Amino acid sequence: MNNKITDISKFLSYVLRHQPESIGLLLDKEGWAVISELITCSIKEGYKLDNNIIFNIVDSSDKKRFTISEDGLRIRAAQGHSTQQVDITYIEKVPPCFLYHGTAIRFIFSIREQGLIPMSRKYVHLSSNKDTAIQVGQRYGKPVLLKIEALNMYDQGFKFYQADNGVWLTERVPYLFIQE
Ligand code: HQG
Repeated sequence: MNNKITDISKFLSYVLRHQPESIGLLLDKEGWAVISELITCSIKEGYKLDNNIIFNIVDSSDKKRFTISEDGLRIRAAQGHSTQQVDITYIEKVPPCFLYHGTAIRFIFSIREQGLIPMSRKYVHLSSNKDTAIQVGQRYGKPVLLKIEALNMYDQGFKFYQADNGVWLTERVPYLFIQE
């Protein structure tokens, strides 16, 4: 990814996950923005987007952060939302035996007390892949990998969902199900 694409991708993450109102954009409950409206609303932020640029970013996103609707007219962030405008109806799924969460070592004392909580987002984000989880944890400092007893949680009534891009979501993870 070149810098310009990374820059636009970060901008799209910001408006599609966190602050659509900052550019006067409306998302529906499922997180969709009309692409033509996104293009218009982005002009005042100095972004000259078009369909090609947007589709290119969607295709090249390493984590498949964005999804285009089947009719090709709308775009949404697959996961990671904090905006109250959005409450995606994710499909419930049976998780694998273990899932992983990467975090920073400095958060571990609080996690031991509270378990994993969504913080500013709507869900705790989990990965089926250890390397991905470590990379996620590295964003906040020296990382630590946590192994989550996902199937055990599921068997005890906790719900799991999988976003369009494969990221696993759950509302919280009590410390009881976390292996350090
Ligand atoms: C931590 C990225 C203290 C949690 C990634 C994490 C992901 C606690 C941080 C997606 C805690 C929240 C989400 C507790 C949780 N006490 N700290 N009780 N419970 N935490 O960014 O999972 O690149 O909201 O461990 O790939 O790091 O943006 O969540 O360190 O899929 O597309 O609080 O964001 O995607 O941080 O990352 P975040 P996350 P993108």
